[in-house]
Amino acid sequence: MPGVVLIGAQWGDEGKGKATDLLGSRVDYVVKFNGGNNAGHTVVIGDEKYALHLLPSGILSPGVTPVIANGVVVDIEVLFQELDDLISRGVDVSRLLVSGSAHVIAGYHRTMDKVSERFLGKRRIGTTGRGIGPAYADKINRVGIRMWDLFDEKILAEKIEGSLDQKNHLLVKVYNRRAITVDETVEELLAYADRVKPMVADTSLILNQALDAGKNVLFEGGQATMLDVDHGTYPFVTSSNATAGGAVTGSGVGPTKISSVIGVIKAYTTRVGEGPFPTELFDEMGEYLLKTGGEFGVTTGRARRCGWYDSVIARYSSRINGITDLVVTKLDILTGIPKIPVCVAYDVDGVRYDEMPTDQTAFHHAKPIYTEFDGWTEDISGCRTFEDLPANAQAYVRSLEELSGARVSAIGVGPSRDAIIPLH
Ligand code: 2SA
Ligand code: GDP
Ligand code: MG
Repeated sequence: MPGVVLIGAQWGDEGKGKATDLLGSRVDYVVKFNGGNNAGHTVVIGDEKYALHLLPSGILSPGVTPVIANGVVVDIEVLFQELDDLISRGVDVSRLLVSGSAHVIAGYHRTMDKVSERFLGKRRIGTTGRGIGPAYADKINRVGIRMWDLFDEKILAEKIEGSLDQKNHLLVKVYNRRAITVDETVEELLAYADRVKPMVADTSLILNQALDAGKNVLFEGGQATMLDVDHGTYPFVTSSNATAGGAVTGSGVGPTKISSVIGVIKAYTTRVGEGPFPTELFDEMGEYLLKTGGEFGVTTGRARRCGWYDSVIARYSSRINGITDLVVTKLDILTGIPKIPVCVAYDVDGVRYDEMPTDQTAFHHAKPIYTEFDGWTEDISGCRTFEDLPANAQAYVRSLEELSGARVSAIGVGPSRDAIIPLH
Protein backbone atom coordinates (compact mmCIF):
# COMPACT_ATOMS: atom_id res chain seq x y z
CA MET A 1 0.00 0.00 0.00
CA PRO A 2 -0.86 2.90 -0.48
CA GLY A 3 -1.34 2.62 -4.30
CA VAL A 4 -1.59 -1.03 -5.35
CA VAL A 5 -2.48 -2.28 -8.82
CA LEU A 6 -4.02 -5.72 -9.32
CA ILE A 7 -4.15 -7.13 -12.85
CA GLY A 8 -4.70 -10.41 -14.69
CA ALA A 9 -1.45 -11.95 -15.91
CA GLN A 10 -2.92 -14.27 -18.56
CA TRP A 11 -6.09 -14.04 -20.72
CA GLY A 12 -8.49 -13.18 -17.91
CA ASP A 13 -10.59 -15.02 -15.34
CA GLU A 14 -7.56 -15.71 -13.16
CA GLY A 15 -9.60 -14.96 -10.03
CA LYS A 16 -9.02 -11.21 -9.79
CA GLY A 17 -12.43 -10.69 -8.19
CA LYS A 18 -11.58 -12.99 -5.34
CA ALA A 19 -8.11 -11.48 -4.89
CA THR A 20 -9.56 -7.95 -4.81
CA ASP A 21 -12.18 -9.00 -2.33
CA LEU A 22 -9.48 -10.48 -0.10
CA LEU A 23 -7.60 -7.19 -0.01
CA GLY A 24 -10.87 -5.33 0.53
CA SER A 25 -10.60 -5.19 4.30
CA ARG A 26 -7.24 -3.41 4.01
CA VAL A 27 -8.14 -0.74 1.45
CA ASP A 28 -10.14 2.47 1.47
CA TYR A 29 -10.84 2.75 -2.27
CA VAL A 30 -11.16 0.11 -5.01
CA VAL A 31 -10.88 1.60 -8.48
CA LYS A 32 -11.94 0.02 -11.76
CA PHE A 33 -9.80 1.68 -14.41
CA ASN A 34 -10.46 -0.13 -17.71
CA GLY A 35 -13.07 -2.15 -19.58
CA GLY A 36 -16.72 -2.24 -18.69
CA ASN A 37 -19.40 -4.87 -18.33
CA ASN A 38 -17.43 -7.28 -20.51
CA ALA A 39 -15.72 -8.24 -17.24
CA GLY A 40 -17.08 -11.01 -15.06
CA HIS A 41 -15.70 -11.37 -11.57
CA THR A 42 -16.94 -14.02 -9.19
CA VAL A 43 -16.72 -13.51 -5.46
CA VAL A 44 -17.87 -16.22 -3.06
CA ILE A 45 -18.62 -15.11 0.50
CA GLY A 46 -19.94 -17.92 2.69
CA ASP A 47 -22.91 -19.40 0.83
CA GLU A 48 -23.39 -16.28 -1.29
CA LYS A 49 -21.99 -16.03 -4.80
CA TYR A 50 -21.73 -12.63 -6.48
CA ALA A 51 -21.05 -12.05 -10.19
CA LEU A 52 -19.80 -8.52 -10.79
CA HIS A 53 -19.39 -6.98 -14.23
CA LEU A 54 -19.20 -3.20 -14.31
CA LEU A 55 -18.82 -2.64 -10.59
CA PRO A 56 -15.43 -3.04 -8.91
CA SER A 57 -15.24 -6.23 -6.83
CA GLY A 58 -14.31 -4.12 -3.80
CA ILE A 59 -17.94 -2.97 -3.60
CA LEU A 60 -18.62 -6.03 -1.44
CA SER A 61 -16.27 -4.89 1.34
CA PRO A 62 -17.92 -2.71 3.97
CA GLY A 63 -16.14 0.61 4.38
CA VAL A 64 -14.57 0.60 0.91
CA THR A 65 -15.38 3.39 -1.54
CA PRO A 66 -15.78 1.83 -5.00
CA VAL A 67 -14.76 4.02 -7.92
CA ILE A 68 -15.51 3.68 -11.64
CA ALA A 69 -12.71 5.80 -13.07
CA ASN A 70 -12.27 7.66 -16.35
CA GLY A 71 -10.76 4.68 -18.23
CA VAL A 72 -13.95 2.63 -17.94
CA VAL A 73 -16.79 2.51 -20.49
CA VAL A 74 -20.12 2.63 -18.67
CA ASP A 75 -23.39 1.01 -19.76
CA ILE A 76 -25.69 2.95 -17.43
CA GLU A 77 -28.58 0.51 -17.66
CA VAL A 78 -26.26 -2.33 -16.61
CA LEU A 79 -24.84 -0.14 -13.85
CA PHE A 80 -28.26 0.20 -12.26
CA GLN A 81 -29.20 -3.45 -12.83
CA GLU A 82 -26.07 -4.47 -10.93
CA LEU A 83 -26.59 -1.88 -8.21
CA ASP A 84 -30.25 -2.87 -7.73
CA ASP A 85 -29.28 -6.53 -7.54
CA LEU A 86 -26.72 -5.81 -4.82
CA ILE A 87 -29.10 -3.52 -2.93
CA SER A 88 -31.72 -6.30 -2.91
CA ARG A 89 -29.06 -8.58 -1.37
CA GLY A 90 -28.32 -6.10 1.39
CA VAL A 91 -25.02 -4.69 0.06
CA ASP A 92 -24.37 -1.02 0.83
CA VAL A 93 -23.57 0.64 -2.51
CA SER A 94 -24.10 4.20 -1.40
CA ARG A 95 -20.45 5.24 -1.63
CA LEU A 96 -20.03 4.46 -5.35
CA LEU A 97 -18.32 7.21 -7.37
CA VAL A 98 -18.30 7.44 -11.17
CA SER A 99 -15.88 9.63 -13.10
CA GLY A 100 -17.52 12.37 -15.15
CA SER A 101 -14.93 11.65 -17.84
CA ALA A 102 -15.84 7.96 -18.19
CA HIS A 103 -17.35 7.20 -21.58
CA VAL A 104 -20.89 5.93 -21.97
CA ILE A 105 -21.95 2.79 -23.84
CA ALA A 106 -25.17 3.40 -25.79
CA GLY A 107 -27.43 0.97 -27.62
CA TYR A 108 -25.71 1.80 -30.91
CA HIS A 109 -22.38 0.57 -29.51
CA ARG A 110 -23.91 -2.80 -28.65
CA THR A 111 -25.48 -2.96 -32.12
CA MET A 112 -22.18 -2.11 -33.84
CA ASP A 113 -20.34 -4.73 -31.75
CA LYS A 114 -22.75 -7.48 -32.77
CA VAL A 115 -23.06 -6.61 -36.46
CA SER A 116 -19.33 -6.11 -36.96
CA GLU A 117 -18.55 -9.48 -35.35
CA ARG A 118 -21.06 -11.12 -37.68
CA PHE A 119 -19.56 -9.27 -40.62
CA LEU A 120 -16.00 -10.35 -39.70
CA GLY A 121 -17.08 -14.00 -39.94
CA LYS A 122 -13.95 -16.18 -39.70
CA ARG A 123 -11.89 -13.20 -38.57
CA ARG A 124 -14.19 -12.36 -35.64
CA ILE A 125 -12.65 -11.55 -32.25
CA GLY A 126 -15.20 -13.41 -30.15
CA THR A 127 -16.20 -10.30 -28.21
CA THR A 128 -18.67 -10.33 -25.36
CA GLY A 129 -21.08 -8.27 -27.50
CA ARG A 130 -21.39 -5.59 -24.83
CA GLY A 131 -20.41 -2.67 -27.09
CA ILE A 132 -16.96 -2.27 -25.53
CA GLY A 133 -14.89 -1.97 -28.73
CA PRO A 134 -17.22 0.52 -30.47
CA ALA A 135 -17.41 2.70 -27.33
CA TYR A 136 -13.59 2.86 -27.08
CA ALA A 137 -13.38 3.46 -30.84
CA ASP A 138 -15.63 6.49 -30.42
CA LYS A 139 -13.44 7.71 -27.55
CA ILE A 140 -10.34 7.55 -29.74
CA ASN A 141 -12.22 9.03 -32.71
CA ARG A 142 -13.32 11.90 -30.44
CA VAL A 143 -17.01 11.27 -30.98
CA GLY A 144 -17.69 9.60 -27.63
CA ILE A 145 -20.29 10.56 -25.02
CA ARG A 146 -19.00 11.12 -21.49
CA MET A 147 -20.88 11.00 -18.21
CA TRP A 148 -20.75 14.80 -17.92
CA ASP A 149 -22.62 15.09 -21.24
CA LEU A 150 -25.71 13.46 -19.73
CA PHE A 151 -26.45 16.59 -17.74
CA ASP A 152 -26.91 18.92 -20.69
CA GLU A 153 -29.58 17.61 -23.06
CA LYS A 154 -28.66 19.97 -25.90
CA ILE A 155 -24.99 18.99 -25.87
CA LEU A 156 -25.94 15.35 -25.47
CA ALA A 157 -28.15 15.45 -28.59
CA GLU A 158 -25.41 17.20 -30.60
CA LYS A 159 -22.79 14.67 -29.58
CA ILE A 160 -25.06 11.72 -30.30
CA GLU A 161 -25.79 13.15 -33.71
CA GLY A 162 -22.06 13.41 -34.43
CA SER A 163 -21.48 9.87 -33.27
CA LEU A 164 -24.40 8.35 -35.19
CA ASP A 165 -23.60 9.95 -38.50
CA GLN A 166 -21.05 7.44 -39.79
CA LYS A 167 -22.61 4.53 -37.93
CA ASN A 168 -25.97 4.97 -39.61
CA HIS A 169 -24.25 5.07 -42.94
CA LEU A 170 -22.62 1.72 -42.17
CA LEU A 171 -25.74 0.23 -40.60
CA VAL A 172 -27.97 1.06 -43.54
CA LYS A 173 -25.56 0.74 -46.49
CA VAL A 174 -23.27 -2.08 -45.36
CA TYR A 175 -25.08 -4.06 -42.69
CA ASN A 176 -28.58 -3.67 -44.11
CA ARG A 177 -30.05 -2.56 -40.78
CA ARG A 178 -32.33 0.30 -39.83
CA ALA A 179 -30.85 3.67 -38.89
CA ILE A 180 -30.75 4.55 -35.18
CA THR A 181 -32.28 7.93 -34.32
CA VAL A 182 -30.83 10.68 -32.15
CA ASP A 183 -34.12 10.96 -30.24
CA GLU A 184 -34.28 7.31 -29.23
CA THR A 185 -30.68 7.45 -28.01
CA VAL A 186 -31.21 10.68 -26.06
CA GLU A 187 -34.23 9.08 -24.42
CA GLU A 188 -32.26 5.90 -23.64
CA LEU A 189 -29.39 7.76 -21.97
CA LEU A 190 -31.46 10.38 -20.16
CA ALA A 191 -33.54 7.67 -18.50
CA TYR A 192 -30.77 7.27 -15.92
CA ALA A 193 -29.22 10.74 -15.84
CA ASP A 194 -30.91 11.96 -12.66
CA ARG A 195 -30.13 8.78 -10.80
CA VAL A 196 -26.48 8.72 -11.76
CA LYS A 197 -25.85 12.44 -11.19
CA PRO A 198 -25.11 12.29 -7.43
CA MET A 199 -22.46 9.59 -8.07
CA VAL A 200 -20.59 11.53 -10.74
CA ALA A 201 -17.44 13.23 -9.51
CA ASP A 202 -13.89 14.29 -10.32
CA THR A 203 -12.52 10.92 -9.25
CA SER A 204 -8.92 11.79 -10.19
CA LEU A 205 -8.95 14.63 -7.66
CA ILE A 206 -10.61 12.48 -4.99
CA LEU A 207 -8.12 9.62 -5.46
CA ASN A 208 -5.08 11.89 -5.42
CA GLN A 209 -6.30 13.59 -2.26
CA ALA A 210 -6.93 10.20 -0.67
CA LEU A 211 -3.44 8.97 -1.55
CA ASP A 212 -1.88 12.18 -0.25
CA ALA A 213 -3.75 11.66 3.01
CA GLY A 214 -2.20 8.17 3.36
CA LYS A 215 -5.27 6.17 2.34
CA ASN A 216 -4.92 2.79 0.64
CA VAL A 217 -6.14 2.59 -2.93
CA LEU A 218 -6.45 -0.64 -4.94
CA PHE A 219 -6.65 -0.36 -8.72
CA GLU A 220 -8.50 -3.40 -10.05
CA GLY A 221 -7.84 -4.36 -13.67
CA GLY A 222 -10.49 -5.91 -15.88
CA GLN A 223 -9.58 -8.56 -18.52
CA ALA A 224 -5.82 -9.20 -18.57
CA THR A 225 -2.33 -8.62 -19.94
CA MET A 226 -2.72 -10.83 -23.00
CA LEU A 227 -5.99 -9.03 -23.85
CA ASP A 228 -4.40 -5.57 -23.56
CA VAL A 229 -4.84 -3.53 -26.75
CA ASP A 230 -1.09 -2.66 -26.85
CA HIS A 231 0.61 -5.63 -25.23
CA GLY A 232 -1.80 -8.52 -25.84
CA THR A 233 -2.33 -10.87 -28.76
CA TYR A 234 -3.54 -8.10 -31.08
CA PRO A 235 -6.01 -8.08 -32.80
CA PHE A 236 -7.53 -10.75 -30.54
CA VAL A 237 -7.69 -8.41 -27.57
CA THR A 238 -10.12 -6.13 -25.80
CA SER A 239 -10.05 -2.41 -26.60
CA SER A 240 -8.49 -1.06 -23.40
CA ASN A 241 -5.19 -1.11 -21.49
CA ALA A 242 -5.67 -3.97 -19.07
CA THR A 243 -2.01 -3.83 -17.98
CA ALA A 244 -0.68 -1.93 -14.96
CA GLY A 245 -0.04 1.25 -16.95
CA GLY A 246 -3.78 1.44 -17.62
CA ALA A 247 -4.31 2.04 -13.90
CA VAL A 248 -2.50 5.35 -14.23
CA THR A 249 -4.08 6.71 -17.41
CA GLY A 250 -7.40 5.14 -16.52
CA SER A 251 -7.67 6.90 -13.18
CA GLY A 252 -5.67 10.14 -13.34
CA VAL A 253 -3.19 9.09 -10.67
CA GLY A 254 0.56 9.44 -11.36
CA PRO A 255 2.88 6.39 -11.52
CA THR A 256 4.84 7.64 -8.48
CA LYS A 257 1.77 6.83 -6.36
CA ILE A 258 1.90 3.11 -7.19
CA SER A 259 3.93 1.04 -4.75
CA SER A 260 3.23 -2.52 -5.92
CA VAL A 261 1.66 -4.52 -8.72
CA ILE A 262 -0.10 -7.80 -7.99
CA GLY A 263 -0.43 -10.20 -10.92
CA VAL A 264 -3.16 -12.80 -10.57
CA ILE A 265 -2.34 -16.00 -12.45
CA LYS A 266 -4.02 -19.39 -12.68
CA ALA A 267 -2.03 -22.55 -12.00
CA TYR A 268 -3.02 -23.47 -15.60
CA THR A 269 -4.29 -21.24 -18.43
CA THR A 270 -7.68 -20.37 -19.93
CA ARG A 271 -8.86 -18.11 -22.71
CA VAL A 272 -12.34 -17.17 -23.93
CA GLY A 273 -12.88 -15.79 -27.42
CA GLU A 274 -10.73 -16.24 -30.51
CA GLY A 275 -6.97 -15.92 -30.94
CA PRO A 276 -3.72 -17.85 -30.47
CA PHE A 277 -3.12 -19.91 -27.32
CA PRO A 278 0.06 -22.05 -27.49
CA THR A 279 -0.65 -24.41 -24.55
CA GLU A 280 -4.31 -25.00 -25.44
CA LEU A 281 -5.43 -28.61 -24.96
CA PHE A 282 -7.80 -30.21 -27.44
CA ASP A 283 -7.98 -33.60 -25.71
CA GLU A 284 -9.74 -35.05 -22.67
CA MET A 285 -7.29 -33.21 -20.39
CA GLY A 286 -8.66 -29.90 -21.71
CA GLU A 287 -12.20 -31.18 -21.05
CA TYR A 288 -11.10 -32.18 -17.55
CA LEU A 289 -9.77 -28.70 -16.73
CA LEU A 290 -12.93 -27.11 -18.19
CA LYS A 291 -15.23 -29.28 -16.07
CA THR A 292 -13.19 -29.44 -12.87
CA GLY A 293 -12.30 -25.76 -13.01
CA GLY A 294 -15.88 -24.71 -13.89
CA GLU A 295 -14.39 -22.68 -16.74
CA PHE A 296 -17.44 -20.91 -18.14
CA GLY A 297 -17.68 -17.17 -18.83
CA VAL A 298 -19.25 -15.19 -16.01
CA THR A 299 -20.74 -12.68 -18.45
CA THR A 300 -21.63 -14.76 -21.51
CA GLY A 301 -21.57 -18.34 -20.18
CA ARG A 302 -19.15 -19.33 -22.96
CA ALA A 303 -16.93 -22.37 -22.34
CA ARG A 304 -13.33 -21.24 -21.80
CA ARG A 305 -10.51 -22.83 -23.76
CA CYS A 306 -8.12 -24.58 -21.34
CA GLY A 307 -4.42 -25.43 -21.36
CA TRP A 308 -1.29 -25.80 -19.24
CA TYR A 309 0.58 -23.05 -17.39
CA ASP A 310 2.68 -20.97 -19.76
CA SER A 311 5.73 -19.47 -18.08
CA VAL A 312 6.70 -17.50 -21.21
CA ILE A 313 3.46 -15.56 -20.74
CA ALA A 314 4.07 -15.30 -16.99
CA ARG A 315 7.55 -13.80 -17.55
CA TYR A 316 6.18 -11.45 -20.19
CA SER A 317 3.41 -10.31 -17.83
CA SER A 318 5.85 -9.82 -15.00
CA ARG A 319 7.94 -7.60 -17.26
CA ILE A 320 5.15 -5.61 -18.95
CA ASN A 321 3.36 -4.90 -15.68
CA GLY A 322 6.34 -4.69 -13.32
CA ILE A 323 4.69 -7.36 -11.19
CA THR A 324 5.99 -7.42 -7.62
CA ASP A 325 3.75 -10.23 -6.35
CA LEU A 326 1.98 -13.14 -7.99
CA VAL A 327 -1.21 -14.66 -6.64
CA VAL A 328 -1.41 -18.19 -8.05
CA THR A 329 -5.05 -19.33 -8.12
CA LYS A 330 -6.87 -22.62 -8.64
CA LEU A 331 -4.00 -24.86 -7.57
CA ASP A 332 -6.71 -27.20 -6.19
CA ILE A 333 -7.97 -27.89 -9.73
CA LEU A 334 -4.70 -29.67 -10.58
CA THR A 335 -5.11 -32.19 -7.73
CA GLY A 336 -5.16 -35.76 -9.05
CA ILE A 337 -3.30 -35.10 -12.31
CA PRO A 338 -0.30 -37.48 -12.21
CA LYS A 339 2.11 -35.39 -14.31
CA ILE A 340 1.63 -31.65 -14.79
CA PRO A 341 3.32 -30.12 -17.86
CA VAL A 342 4.46 -26.48 -17.70
CA CYS A 343 5.50 -24.58 -20.81
CA VAL A 344 9.03 -23.24 -20.25
CA ALA A 345 9.76 -21.88 -23.76
CA TYR A 346 8.42 -21.97 -27.33
CA ASP A 347 9.63 -23.69 -30.43
CA VAL A 348 8.87 -21.39 -33.35
CA ASP A 349 9.64 -23.12 -36.64
CA GLY A 350 12.71 -24.80 -35.12
CA VAL A 351 13.96 -21.77 -33.14
CA ARG A 352 13.74 -21.71 -29.33
CA TYR A 353 12.11 -18.62 -27.79
CA ASP A 354 12.49 -18.08 -24.05
CA GLU A 355 10.78 -14.71 -24.30
CA MET A 356 7.46 -13.77 -25.85
CA PRO A 357 7.81 -13.34 -29.65
CA THR A 358 6.79 -9.82 -30.59
CA ASP A 359 5.84 -10.72 -34.10
CA GLN A 360 2.33 -12.02 -34.45
CA THR A 361 3.13 -14.76 -36.95
CA ALA A 362 5.82 -16.20 -34.67
CA PHE A 363 3.36 -16.34 -31.76
CA HIS A 364 0.79 -18.07 -33.98
CA HIS A 365 3.44 -20.69 -34.82
CA ALA A 366 4.68 -21.11 -31.23
CA LYS A 367 4.72 -24.71 -30.01
CA PRO A 368 5.18 -25.18 -26.26
CA ILE A 369 8.31 -26.85 -24.90
CA TYR A 370 7.19 -28.59 -21.73
CA THR A 371 8.80 -29.66 -18.47
CA GLU A 372 6.71 -32.14 -16.48
CA PHE A 373 6.18 -31.92 -12.74
CA ASP A 374 4.94 -34.69 -10.45
CA GLY A 375 1.38 -34.21 -9.27
CA TRP A 376 -0.33 -34.91 -5.94
CA THR A 377 -3.54 -36.67 -4.97
CA GLU A 378 -4.31 -35.20 -1.54
CA ASP A 379 -7.24 -32.74 -1.27
CA ILE A 380 -5.55 -29.36 -0.75
CA SER A 381 -8.69 -27.22 -0.43
CA GLY A 382 -8.36 -27.15 3.38
CA CYS A 383 -4.65 -26.19 3.39
CA ARG A 384 -4.01 -22.78 4.93
CA THR A 385 -0.21 -22.71 5.19
CA PHE A 386 2.43 -23.55 2.61
CA GLU A 387 3.65 -26.41 4.80
CA ASP A 388 0.13 -27.94 4.75
CA LEU A 389 0.52 -28.52 1.00
CA PRO A 390 1.81 -31.92 -0.22
CA ALA A 391 5.54 -31.82 -1.16
CA ASN A 392 4.79 -32.06 -4.90
CA ALA A 393 2.33 -29.15 -4.75
CA GLN A 394 4.95 -27.09 -2.91
CA ALA A 395 7.54 -28.00 -5.55
CA TYR A 396 5.10 -27.10 -8.35
CA VAL A 397 4.50 -23.61 -6.88
CA ARG A 398 8.22 -23.05 -6.27
CA SER A 399 8.95 -24.04 -9.88
CA LEU A 400 6.30 -21.63 -11.19
CA GLU A 401 7.89 -18.92 -9.06
CA GLU A 402 11.35 -19.61 -10.50
CA LEU A 403 10.01 -19.60 -14.04
CA SER A 404 7.66 -16.62 -13.82
CA GLY A 405 9.81 -13.63 -12.90
CA ALA A 406 8.13 -12.59 -9.63
CA ARG A 407 7.67 -13.96 -6.14
CA VAL A 408 4.49 -15.88 -5.28
CA SER A 409 2.71 -14.10 -2.45
CA ALA A 410 -0.48 -16.13 -2.15
CA ILE A 411 -1.96 -19.40 -3.42
CA GLY A 412 -5.66 -20.01 -4.07
CA VAL A 413 -6.94 -23.46 -3.13
CA GLY A 414 -10.70 -22.96 -3.56
CA PRO A 415 -13.30 -20.39 -4.63
CA SER A 416 -14.32 -19.17 -1.17
CA ARG A 417 -12.91 -16.09 0.55
CA ASP A 418 -10.87 -18.08 3.08
CA ALA A 419 -9.45 -20.67 0.64
CA ILE A 420 -6.11 -18.95 0.30
CA ILE A 421 -2.57 -19.54 1.51
CA PRO A 422 -0.74 -16.25 2.22
CA LEU A 423 3.04 -16.43 1.79
CA HIS A 424 4.20 -12.83 2.21
P1 2SA B 1 -14.64 -7.38 -25.77
O1 2SA B 1 -16.07 -7.75 -25.50
O2 2SA B 1 -14.50 -6.42 -26.90
O3 2SA B 1 -13.89 -6.95 -24.55
O4 2SA B 1 -13.95 -8.75 -26.29
C1 2SA B 1 -12.63 -8.75 -26.80
C2 2SA B 1 -11.83 -9.95 -26.30
O5 2SA B 1 -11.66 -9.84 -24.87
C3 2SA B 1 -12.12 -11.03 -24.25
N1 2SA B 1 -12.74 -10.74 -22.96
C4 2SA B 1 -12.67 -11.55 -21.90
N2 2SA B 1 -11.91 -12.65 -21.69
C5 2SA B 1 -12.09 -13.25 -20.48
N3 2SA B 1 -13.03 -12.88 -19.57
C6 2SA B 1 -13.78 -11.80 -19.79
N4 2SA B 1 -14.87 -11.55 -19.03
C7 2SA B 1 -15.96 -12.56 -18.94
C8 2SA B 1 -15.68 -13.54 -17.81
C9 2SA B 1 -16.10 -13.23 -20.31
C10 2SA B 1 -17.36 -14.02 -20.59
O6 2SA B 1 -15.19 -13.09 -16.78
O7 2SA B 1 -15.92 -14.73 -17.94
O8 2SA B 1 -18.29 -14.16 -19.81
O9 2SA B 1 -17.41 -14.55 -21.74
C11 2SA B 1 -13.59 -11.03 -20.96
N5 2SA B 1 -14.12 -9.90 -21.45
C12 2SA B 1 -13.58 -9.71 -22.68
C13 2SA B 1 -13.18 -11.58 -25.22
O10 2SA B 1 -13.44 -12.96 -25.02
C14 2SA B 1 -12.52 -11.28 -26.56
O11 2SA B 1 -11.55 -12.27 -26.82
P1 GDP C 1 -11.78 -12.82 -12.73
O1 GDP C 1 -12.46 -12.36 -13.98
O2 GDP C 1 -10.30 -12.81 -12.83
O3 GDP C 1 -12.28 -12.10 -11.51
O4 GDP C 1 -12.16 -14.35 -12.54
P2 GDP C 1 -13.59 -15.05 -12.74
O5 GDP C 1 -14.43 -14.77 -11.56
O6 GDP C 1 -14.12 -14.77 -14.10
O7 GDP C 1 -13.16 -16.58 -12.76
C1 GDP C 1 -12.45 -17.16 -11.73
C2 GDP C 1 -13.25 -18.34 -11.17
O8 GDP C 1 -12.42 -19.11 -10.34
C3 GDP C 1 -14.43 -17.93 -10.31
O9 GDP C 1 -15.45 -18.89 -10.48
C4 GDP C 1 -13.86 -17.99 -8.90
O10 GDP C 1 -14.87 -18.25 -7.90
C5 GDP C 1 -12.94 -19.16 -9.00
N1 GDP C 1 -11.74 -19.15 -8.14
C6 GDP C 1 -10.94 -18.11 -7.80
N2 GDP C 1 -9.86 -18.54 -7.11
C7 GDP C 1 -9.99 -19.89 -7.01
C8 GDP C 1 -9.20 -20.94 -6.44
O11 GDP C 1 -8.12 -20.71 -5.89
N3 GDP C 1 -9.67 -22.22 -6.58
C9 GDP C 1 -10.85 -22.52 -7.20
N4 GDP C 1 -11.23 -23.79 -7.30
N5 GDP C 1 -11.62 -21.56 -7.74
C10 GDP C 1 -11.19 -20.28 -7.66
MG1 MG D 1 -13.78 -13.02 -15.36
